[in-house]
Amino acid sequence: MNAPAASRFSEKLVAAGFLLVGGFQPEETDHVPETGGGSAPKTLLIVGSTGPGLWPTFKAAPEAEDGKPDPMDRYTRRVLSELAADFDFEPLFPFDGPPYHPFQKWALKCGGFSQSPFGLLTHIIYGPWAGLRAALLSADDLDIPTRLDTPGPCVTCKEKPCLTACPVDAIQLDTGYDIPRCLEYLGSTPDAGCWTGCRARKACPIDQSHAPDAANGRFHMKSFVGFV
Ligand code: B12
Ligand code: SF4
Ligand code: SF4
Repeated sequence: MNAPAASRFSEKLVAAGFLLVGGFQPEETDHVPETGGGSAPKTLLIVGSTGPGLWPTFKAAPEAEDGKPDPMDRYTRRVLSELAADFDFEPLFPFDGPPYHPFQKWALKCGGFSQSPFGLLTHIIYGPWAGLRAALLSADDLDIPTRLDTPGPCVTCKEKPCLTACPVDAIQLDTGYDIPRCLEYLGSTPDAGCWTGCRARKACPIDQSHAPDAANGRFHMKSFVGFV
């Protein structure tokens, strides 16, 4: 992709509510599938989103109101598949599975992220609010965004307020995230603050300006509970 094409690609991505998280040149150990043409991809770009970035464009899309399941995944697939085709990429999606593609491993390779004590990746800029929406594969050796040179925020976070924010202690440093305990609390507490977003995520001191608003947070928590 030449510079003008890269800039058009970026503009279209942002206009649709997404952002370019980063990329890398895949190696065999990354378990990136071959492209449809049967060759090993030379570039993988990760497309992500934040709460305030994606919500308005998604809400204006037909999928948001059509009453069918998984509206945000369907919006993502439609828009990013079209964009990928226009720019000669092949898209992979995090919700296609099981088996699922190892999106978090791929995102870690892009830099800027660390694994939080509760499983999510927390980003040095987007905090714990970056969603991973697609991987775009190219058979060409493309320029990739400069890798953020940081071990990620959780490595240097001394206080770790995410560990003490859960009202039912469903998050522990040694045992990680206790999903059944979390679900039991959510199911029995319809007015819990968690219904607008996990309190561990809300407690993170890294930039909270990327957090979803209440309606957006509720949408994601309902899809999480419905998924399990
Ligand atoms: C299955 C799944 C779940 C399951 C089980 C998670 C688990 N224990 O593995 C359930 C339904 C519980 C779940 C919950 C959530 N999930 Co989830 N989940 C997935 C999914 C679709 C597949 C995970 C997988 O098996 N990958 C395959 C393995 C091979 O991939 P991997 O990268 O090598 O594996 C990593 C993960 O397993 C991770 N991990 C280990 N333990 C846990 C625990 C949790 C909670 C998570 C999120 C990850 C995680 O560690 C591995 C190494 O990095 C991914 C998408 C994807 N394709 O990865 C989203 C994904 C991991 N989930 C995500 C999110 C945001 C959530 C929720 C916060 C949803 C929400 N409300 O918004 C919740 C957490 C609940 C809360 N308290 O808020 C995001 C994470 C983004 C990020 N910044 O890291 C992903 C990437 C989806 C996305 N489109 O962005 N999830
Ligand atoms: S509070 Fe600290 S350890 Fe927890 S997710 Fe945020 S940066 Fe990571
Ligand atoms: S959603 Fe609430 S109950 Fe579940 S882990 Fe987060 S803070 Fe705990």
